[in-house]
Amino acid sequence: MMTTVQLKVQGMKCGGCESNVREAVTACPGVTAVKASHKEGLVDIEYDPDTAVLAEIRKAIVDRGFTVSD
Ligand SMILES: [Cu+2]
Repeated sequence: MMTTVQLKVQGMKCGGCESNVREAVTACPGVTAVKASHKEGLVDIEYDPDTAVLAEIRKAIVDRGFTVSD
């Protein structure tokens, strides 16, 4: 069963940033879908909670230079 989470991500300014975030999150094990909006500053993630670790997903975004506020 999949879980969804919505993260507030600061620092995305264009479609390139969205792609950057999408790429980082998609590379995390257990992630099945990612939607990023730089206009809203939101990233919607669908993942398998048995496989994915939310802290690692957040870290993947931060490692690309963005700020995850929640
Ligand atoms: Cu950008």
